[in-house]
Amino acid sequence: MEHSVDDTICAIATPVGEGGIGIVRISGADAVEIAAHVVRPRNQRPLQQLESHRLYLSDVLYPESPLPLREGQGEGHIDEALVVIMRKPRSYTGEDVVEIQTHGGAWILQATCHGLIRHGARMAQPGEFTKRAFLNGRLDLTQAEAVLDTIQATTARSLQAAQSLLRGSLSQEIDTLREGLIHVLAHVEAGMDFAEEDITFIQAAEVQQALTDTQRVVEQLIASYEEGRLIREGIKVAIIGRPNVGKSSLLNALLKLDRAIVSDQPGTTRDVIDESMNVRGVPLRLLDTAGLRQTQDTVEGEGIRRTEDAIAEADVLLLVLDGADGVTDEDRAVFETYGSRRHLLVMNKMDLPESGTFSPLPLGEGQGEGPSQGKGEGPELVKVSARTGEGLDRLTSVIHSICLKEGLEAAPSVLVTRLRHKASLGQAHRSLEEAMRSLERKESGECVALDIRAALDALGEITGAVSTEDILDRIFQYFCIGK
Ligand SMILES: Nc1nc2c(ncn2[C@@H]2O[C@H](COP(=O)(O)OP(=O)(O)OP(=O)(O)O)[C@@H](O)[C@H]2O)c(=O)[nH]1
Ligand SMILES: [Mg+2]
Repeated sequence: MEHSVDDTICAIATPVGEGGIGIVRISGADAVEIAAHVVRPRNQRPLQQLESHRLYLSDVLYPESPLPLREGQGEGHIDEALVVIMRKPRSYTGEDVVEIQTHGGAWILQATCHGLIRHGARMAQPGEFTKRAFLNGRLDLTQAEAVLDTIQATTARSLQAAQSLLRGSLSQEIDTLREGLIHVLAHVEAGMDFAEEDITFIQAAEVQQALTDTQRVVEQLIASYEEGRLIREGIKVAIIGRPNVGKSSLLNALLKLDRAIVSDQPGTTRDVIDESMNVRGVPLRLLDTAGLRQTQDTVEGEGIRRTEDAIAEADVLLLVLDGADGVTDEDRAVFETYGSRRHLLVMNKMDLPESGTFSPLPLGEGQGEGPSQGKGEGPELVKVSARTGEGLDRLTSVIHSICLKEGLEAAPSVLVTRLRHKASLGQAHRSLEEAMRSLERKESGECVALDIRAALDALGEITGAVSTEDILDRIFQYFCIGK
């Protein structure tokens, strides 16, 4: 961002639309000075003289307003507000911050911002308040990201992960790793300075051990990513199968909502329908899709193309079968194409008498007795009825358990929830690998030191101990304006 950090910024911090209260935030060296042009405390004292961290009833002024100001001082009065000044460094950004709480109407909030801009503030960029909090040392990068996760959390479990991150759980882990590596680096560099040969044998063994230990922790963190991601983003479940097996009925039944069109005509669903539900605190994103079959119909063909995209993105596939019909060639085709993906077989319409046969699909023993993937027993079959609701609770709990390890809910350790963190951990891992290889090959201490430094940098990128404008831009672009 080419915008200066010396500017005083302002933004509407509450969602657009009508609300009881709307908040305009201002942050920067001139925040109080600028706000003083727009709000006038009812106690008649200049804004600059008010105490920090206290609310003051004030008038919001805007010259273009048709309403007369109480005192008749020329500028228009548009609303009354509660105003709070938070002087640096005890504010979210670490700078002087003013928050103006008006009634939550779009026009009032925009006019308030206009007034501030006319007196020298500029509109904030997405995430700029949080970026300043980072630059001023109020938060590290994982905590800044956790602010976004907290805003976006839709379930208890995702909020819990966000809050743990916000409290610095990952940062502490990373800082400990870095401290250890800095210690090792000092060791290696001392060897370089004082020894004739680069590194003595004893030192090499110690260094090797320290690097191995660090690497093990890095591996554990990387391994937590899969679950961490699902908890943050939600488990994406695509409901797929040939036409008319009851995919849309299943979606509706799971959501307990008449969301998708259901009919006895094969080929009803065309657009992918994406809805969220909450399963034991974890967000589940359900995708209802078009029935898979060969078709000449161009619209249905486009629906199937979209279905393929949805399948590509899904974490789990629910391969739905029709319990009354048994397995058809179309079912076999679906299974052959997608059977290698993480999936569950769902036999729908169990309220109807079973007429067909299921044997041609490699089904697991003890059907419906728990997830069997990876145990060499074939995929699990869960029997349900979208019509009566039977078996649905079991279906959701099986989805939950094949995606998330049990016990994790009870004792969340540090979870890596973002690809960015995982990528940096991967980079650190590779650099540590290199360092160890150099040690084994008895290469110069300089070589080893170089790789340890690279690992330190990669870890530092996670917390922001090492950061570039490019990394910051990528992180804060996903924030809303006003946060
Ligand atoms: N008896 C019974 N009928 C069901 C059940 N689930 C769905 N049906 C019926 O099966 C037919 C097809 O249901 P849909 O949900 O539209 O099937 P779909 O798989 O979404 O079909 P497409 O969108 O065409 O691919 C409808 O007539 C439903 O009422 C069930 O559990 N029991
Ligand atoms: Mg459908």
